[in-house]
Amino acid sequence: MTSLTQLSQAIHDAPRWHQTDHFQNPADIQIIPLAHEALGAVVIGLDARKAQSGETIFRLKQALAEHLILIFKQQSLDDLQYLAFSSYFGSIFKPSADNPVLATQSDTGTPPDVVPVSNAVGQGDYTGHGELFPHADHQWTPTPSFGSLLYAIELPQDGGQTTWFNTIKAYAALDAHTKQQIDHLQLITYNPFVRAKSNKGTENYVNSPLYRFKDQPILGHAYPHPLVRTHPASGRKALWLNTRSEVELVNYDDQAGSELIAQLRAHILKPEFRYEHQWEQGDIVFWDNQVTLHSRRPFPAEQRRLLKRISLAGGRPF
Ligand SMILES: O=C(O)CCC(=O)C(=O)O
Ligand SMILES: [Fe+2]
Repeated sequence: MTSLTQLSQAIHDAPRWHQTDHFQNPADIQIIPLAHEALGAVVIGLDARKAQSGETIFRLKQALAEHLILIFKQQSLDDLQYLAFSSYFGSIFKPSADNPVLATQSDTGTPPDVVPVSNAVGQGDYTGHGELFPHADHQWTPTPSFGSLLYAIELPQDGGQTTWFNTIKAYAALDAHTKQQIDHLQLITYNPFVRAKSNKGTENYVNSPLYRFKDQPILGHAYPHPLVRTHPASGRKALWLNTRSEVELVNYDDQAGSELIAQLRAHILKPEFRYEHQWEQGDIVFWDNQVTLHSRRPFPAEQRRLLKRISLAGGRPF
């Protein structure tokens, strides 16, 4: 028999957590929306090592669809416990090898179930210590992840805050004419990992065009998705557009398309659509990747930062 994957092992081990003293009483748990912020709720009193009731998981799913990010405080988990908790909400995101994403391994062609996001050389230093522009994970794949969890293990003294953007609010704040103009458009987001690979060794390693004009080459595969997507649980509409990588509107004039995208990107960046998270060790932030973007502030290279990410599979955006 082959050995179990980490995820199977986690579920295999789970029944021992169902002893009475490991079962969490739903009455212990409070979900408190962040006052005066554009999105987010804090979950207090939940220990993610414990077996959770159906009632609790259902409440959390509803709260995620409403508040878009859930912040769990004071967690202390090993990778299997983290996987077992996360998989209550969906299966692990596994892109195919021809759509590289953060942490895709050269031997398996996929990322590990638990991705270290760190600046320690050779230990998950996929994003280094620099700034990350507002993006949705895996947007350039056919079926991007519906959500991800980031768990803070080690934090720098300075910087490294992560900001989430509420793209439902960003869409809702557009004027009626712009909504009508964009409601049925399709957008291709080109794969930044294919771009980075093709630029390696050249000066513009980190630079990518913001918009592809039709006379420019296509790098990697192109998967059109709606520019305005509908949340599968709430039906609310959101802008599905990152603020920095190469994109293209399908069947649209180059110049007009690049101007429209630049205008929408400037709009998303308005401060009223965001919440900046100041990490504390033991935090887990679970975000809905379908209707949010996230970015990260830079931090000093010599200060260590380690978070662990689990991404959950999603459907084709509609
Ligand atoms: O390092 C961070 O705060 C965010 C990294 C990120 O974009 C991700 O894990 O998807
Ligand atoms: Fe990300």
